[in-house]
Order: sequence, then structure tokens, then C-alpha cells
Amino acid sequence: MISPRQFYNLLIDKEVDFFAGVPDSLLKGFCAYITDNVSQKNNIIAANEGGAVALGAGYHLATGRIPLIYMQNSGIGNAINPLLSLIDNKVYSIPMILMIGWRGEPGIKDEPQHIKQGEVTAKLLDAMSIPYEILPDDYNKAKEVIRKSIYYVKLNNSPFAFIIRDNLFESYELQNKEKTDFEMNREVAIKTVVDSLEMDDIVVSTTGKASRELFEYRNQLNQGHEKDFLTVGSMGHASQIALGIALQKPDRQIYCFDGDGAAIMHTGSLGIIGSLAPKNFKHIILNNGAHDSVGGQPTIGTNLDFTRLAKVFNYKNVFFADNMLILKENILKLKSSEGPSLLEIKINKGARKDLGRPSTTPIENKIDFMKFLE
Ligand SMILES: Cc1ncc(C[n+]2csc(CCOP(=O)(O)OP(=O)(O)O)c2C)c(N)n1
Repeated sequence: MISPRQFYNLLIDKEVDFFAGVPDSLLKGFCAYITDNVSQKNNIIAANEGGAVALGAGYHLATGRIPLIYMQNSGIGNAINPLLSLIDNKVYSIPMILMIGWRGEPGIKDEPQHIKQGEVTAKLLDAMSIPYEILPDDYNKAKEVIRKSIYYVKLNNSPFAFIIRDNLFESYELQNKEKTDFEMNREVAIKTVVDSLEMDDIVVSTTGKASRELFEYRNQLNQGHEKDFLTVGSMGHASQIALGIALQKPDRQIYCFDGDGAAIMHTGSLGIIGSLAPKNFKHIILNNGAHDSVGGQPTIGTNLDFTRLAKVFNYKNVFFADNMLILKENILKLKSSEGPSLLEIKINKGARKDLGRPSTTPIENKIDFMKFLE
């Protein structure tokens, strides 16, 4: 294992001191370390991975220096466009280090949404002609990889990727935890909303712990999972899945349980919801101001008023709750409102340590869900 501090110091020695990315659980220790120790201007938690690559490009254009862009391998998809049409040698030829968390590494048990991504991570890099190394967990070997890769990116003005295996980084607890003092956390908010839904209502829930908490709550209630579409991968797209359903099923009420990080990742989607304006679309933003599911790194959610954003994007009705009493009142208002409507719930970060994972497969869920929609 490598300590995040040692790894950071190796980069600093090579004058790599600008970071941008979207956090990942495999990079948790490193992301937490730089969140604590690097100024906000030099560690930008981007809206999405493509934005992070572009930020790195801007930094390089302005300084001539090498940025490091971090992401989970799920984020490669978001990054492909700027990687190929902005920084590639055939376009602007911009050097950068990519640091990619390898979820779904073949041979290591992981969730279904990571399997394919894990299988093709190296192949995707090959297809983009981006050389890579699996970062060794020996300090001296890692040092050598860093030295060679920085030499390479400077010489070729092009990117080089570090693939990061699970457990490479020693754990590091985020110190700069902005503590909030709301009444609820995500799980309590989800339970409260679920308790007030009707038998026939549909839920599309976002990536990360929200879907896991929803799944467990249905178990606790001895209900099936057919009412819920769990967006286990595809972060940021739950609202458009929900929109696609809402438009085809105008007689059903569709609730999207979204995260602040996920909604920020593809905010333009809110505008598409506002413009198509399905009356049966109910958007619930569980705003903990953090990428809680992968380590609690901050998002801009803390200072973002999602109700205002929704109004600008032409939602018909907006509601807000930061405590249980108001939440219970405003869910009722949300339910009876003409959509698209949005309810922002302000919550604390954090989840149960013993939170489980869906025990049914995505395909089983899809089949049950489609039956329920019929
Ligand atoms: C494209 C992509 N990038 C990154 C991730 C890793 N990831 C999974 S959940 C998550 C955090 C989601 O944050 P938010 O939507 O605010 O929900 P919270 O975890 O706070 O409930 C991240 C970054 C991912 N799955 N997909």
C-alpha cells in the first residue's frame, strides 16, 4: 500500500500540483488527502470527468505545467470526448496524467455495473492510444512509474494514465468535513418519502448509496423491488431515465430520487425535463453537499439552491425541506402538484456502516420493473 501523503509528495517533487476530477471510492484516501491539503483552486472537484479533463487543459494552456486528472473508470466515458477531440496529439496535444480507479478489475468481485467497465478499462485506453501503467503498490516502484510517465507526457505532449487497483492507497480520513446540522440523513429522508408514496408510484433512484438504502428499505417493508429502477451505474442519468418513463406513462407518477453530485454532473438534463414538462414527473434532490457514496468529498451542492435552478429550468412547482416536519408536509404538496416538480431535501452526509447491496441482479430488477409499469 502507498500512503496518500507519500504519493502526493512524489507528484509534488515532479511539479505536479494541480488536480481536478470526480472522486472514486478506490481513490478515496488520495482524494481525501488532496481535499484537505490542496487549495480549492488547485484541486477542483469537477461536475463531470470531461469537465475535469478540460479544466486540466486550461491549466496547462495557462501554465505549461502538467495537471493530474482523477476519476473512477466509469468516468472514462464522460472523458472520452475531450480526451480525443481536445488533448489528443492530433488536435491540441496537451500533456496530462490521468489517474483512474479500476472498479471491476477482472478476478476481483465487484458490483454488476462495474464488470464490463473493469474488463475494458485498459482496452479503452489502448483504443485512445493512451499509454498506462497499473500503479505498483511498492513505493520505490511507484516512484519510478511516476518519473517515467512525467518524462513521457512532457516529451510527447500527450496523456499517460495510472490505473489504480483496489486497496492501493492507505486509508486517510477526510479532516475538513464540513459538518451540517440537519435533522435527517439520506436514509431517513428516503424512508420518509417512500412511506408517503402510493402503491402504483414509480421510483427511479440515483447511483450510489441512495439506491442501496432504497433497496434495503423495500426489504425491511417486506415489499418487492418492482416499483424501483435502481440506476446503479450511469451516474447523473437517473432523471433522464425517469423522464423517458414519465413521457410514455402519463397516468403513472414517476419519482426520481437524485443526488446533488449526480444532478450537478449533467445539470442540463433538468432543462430538458422543464421543456418537455411531464405533469407526472416528480424530482427529489437529496442534497448532502457531497459525493457521500465515495468518501464525502464536497460538491457545490452546499451552496446551490436547487429549487431556484429548477424554476429557471421551467419546472412548474418547487418545494424545499430541511427537517422531517416540513418534509412530510411538502411531500404531500409534491404529490398533489402538477409536474414537473422538484423537492430539494437538505440532509447530512453519512450512511450506516452495515448498508448492504442489492441482492437481485439488474436484469431481474428490469424484468420486474417493466411488468410493474405495464
Ligand atoms: C461517471 C461516474 N463518475 C463517478 C462515479 C463514482 N461515484 C459513484 S456514486 C458517486 C457520488 C454520488 O454523489 P451524489 O449524487 O451527491 O450522491 P451521494 O453519494 O452523496 O448520496 C460517485 C462519484 C460513477 N459511478 N460514475
